[in-house]
Amino acid sequence: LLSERMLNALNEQVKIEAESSQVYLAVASWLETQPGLEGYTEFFYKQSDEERHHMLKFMHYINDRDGHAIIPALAMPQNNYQQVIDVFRDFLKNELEVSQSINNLVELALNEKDYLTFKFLQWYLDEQLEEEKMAKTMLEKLELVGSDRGGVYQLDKDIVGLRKKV
Ligand code: OFO
Repeated sequence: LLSERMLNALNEQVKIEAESSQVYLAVASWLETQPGLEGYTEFFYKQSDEERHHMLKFMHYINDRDGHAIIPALAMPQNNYQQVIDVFRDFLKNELEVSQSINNLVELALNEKDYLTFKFLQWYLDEQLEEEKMAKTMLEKLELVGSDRGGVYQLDKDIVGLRKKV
């Protein structure tokens, strides 16, 4: 059985993953309205799906451990951006925060001697490493091209292959 503290912390993470999914969905929708940014658009629709998958994985785990996964209310995400690089700054910032919350869960699981949850969380540690790497790589590339629109469009093509590489 999950302890009360562990259950609440895991349910808090359900909300964090749901919020990430929602935020990336809003990003994808904004990108889709901008001309010529199909690659970035596809990347964020996919990212939103992945976050929903992360959320579902937490929910099934909670329910399998005789807890009850609670579906939270979500705040309206940011729906407009000035430029593509701002999206990636927020993407990296959000993923770093998610990594911190996963780290906190790992710490709690160890403190509670809940080794099943500790084991379950290992998958998320690997996933966060990969997502932070993708976000950093794209941000660095966008910083290199700066305000050169040709560079931004070139990277739009590169981003589709990035998910497989990192
Ligand atoms: Fe990228 O956040 Fe989920 O785990």
